[in-house]
Amino acid sequence: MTDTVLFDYWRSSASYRVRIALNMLAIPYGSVSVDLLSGEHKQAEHLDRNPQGLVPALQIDGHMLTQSLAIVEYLAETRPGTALLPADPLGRQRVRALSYAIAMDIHPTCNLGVVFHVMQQANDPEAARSAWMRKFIGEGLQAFERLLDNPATGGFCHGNTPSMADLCLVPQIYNARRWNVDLTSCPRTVAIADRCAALPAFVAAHPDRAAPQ
Ligand SMILES: N[C@@H](CCC(=O)N[C@@H](CS)C(=O)NCC(=O)O)C(=O)O
Repeated sequence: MTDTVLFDYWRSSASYRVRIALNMLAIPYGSVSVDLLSGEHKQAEHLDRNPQGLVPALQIDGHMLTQSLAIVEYLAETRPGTALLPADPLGRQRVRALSYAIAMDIHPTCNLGVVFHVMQQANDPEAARSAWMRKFIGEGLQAFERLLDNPATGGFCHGNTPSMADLCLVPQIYNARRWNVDLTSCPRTVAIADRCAALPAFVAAHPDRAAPQ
């Protein structure tokens, strides 16, 4: 195993973002699965890595890093050579705004701990979860579609190379499909996500590839 180790969970969107970034930057890494369903992320061993009890955590350069977007920005700063963040301040602002629209506004409402709590309050937990996912992911992606209605959008969320925003989008679309969210009003968003998903760095990061064998 290399010195770079990603502590992740195969279906975690935040981990999926970091897997894509590591692949795009061709950084070799090993993976350690932290099983969210059995609560491994709340046990002392993982809390030592990430006191928030969340995945991912990335061991790299002798440090243990948390927060997927802060990790992606660290990788972009220390391993230049990709356009994960554009060179110009306005471009960086836009890529961060698109990224945060997903990672800070959609994703937290659909996190495991939040959704389990919603299910515990409901008479029909499965139906409540489906309705919750469809509402918050659907509304969030409709807003994202409007954000993409911008001259700076190209073949990807910002211009014609994948950026941090695309790293956030692809896992979110994976989740949307998992929960049968109606994406018919988000054609541009879906087209960009599907274009990204075909690239080798994204293919290699797919949850099906990361699932424990
Ligand atoms: N803002 C954090 C979010 C991390 C996060 O919420 N991870 C999820 C998996 S995608 C998790 O560990 N959930 C466990 C839980 O909700 O109990 C990041 O981007 O790294």
